[in-house]
Amino acid sequence: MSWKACVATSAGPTGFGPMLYAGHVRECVAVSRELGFEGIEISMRSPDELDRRELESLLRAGCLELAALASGRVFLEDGLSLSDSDEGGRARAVARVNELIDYGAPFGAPVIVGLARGTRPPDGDLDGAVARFVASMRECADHAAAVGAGLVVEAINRYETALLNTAAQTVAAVERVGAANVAVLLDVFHMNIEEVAIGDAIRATGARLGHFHLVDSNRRAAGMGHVDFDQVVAALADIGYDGWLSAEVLPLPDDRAAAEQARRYATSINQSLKTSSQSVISRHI
Ligand code: LER
Ligand code: MN
Repeated sequence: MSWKACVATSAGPTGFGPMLYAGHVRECVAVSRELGFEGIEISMRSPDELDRRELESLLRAGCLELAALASGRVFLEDGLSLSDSDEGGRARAVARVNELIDYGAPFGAPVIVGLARGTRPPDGDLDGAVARFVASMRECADHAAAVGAGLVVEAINRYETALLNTAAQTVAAVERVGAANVAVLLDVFHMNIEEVAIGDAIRATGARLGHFHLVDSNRRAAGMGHVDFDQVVAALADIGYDGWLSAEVLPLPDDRAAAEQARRYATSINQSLKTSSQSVISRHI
């Protein structure tokens, strides 16, 4: 078994920090190829940001896949929320996410739903907000199914949103959506804040896990913080995870060094998986 690794970037410049080569997809593709990544993940506000055919030829030339398309900037930069209590606003958010689904579908890339679910309902009614989010996700899941695509819902820590902070809450919401093409995304940075035990949360998510953000406690590349990745890797192996390890990391000390560190760590994880059923990751990378 081995996991494919990718770098998370952004189609345009963004205030959202943990992106490498944000606004410079061409450069991200070149570096990803040089370092041996298998793909890239792109954060996209709107399909207008990057011509699909241009991306197709960039990826083909770089022998890379589009691992996923992230939608958080739809909320962060355009204020569109899938849990909006205003029906018009909610419909606009669904429509925009559907545009991203259409963009990603020919690449086989799922759309990540993180902050596109919104942050805090102004009326404080969290249950109502989650119900509206679930309804929106059903609409997006239907749209995605029609084009052979899928979505992943990310558990995000409490300081960024009041909705779906833990893996268990996210699994419950995805089960309420009840669509075969909607899975869960776990991000180690958020799990380090929210979960009692990261490995247990991964195991409890099990087959629902569809995408994974491999990042450390300080949002730097894995190995640069204090997360015990042995338990993360052992849990991913236990559940038979076969998705991406995506480096959604801060460009620290700079884009290139962060990408190199992410690559080294992903390689080390895969080597330890090959040589041992019990994951032992070198601490010296
Ligand atoms: C996105 O993947 C993420 O991790 C969040 O912090 C913001 O959307
Ligand atoms: Mn993330």
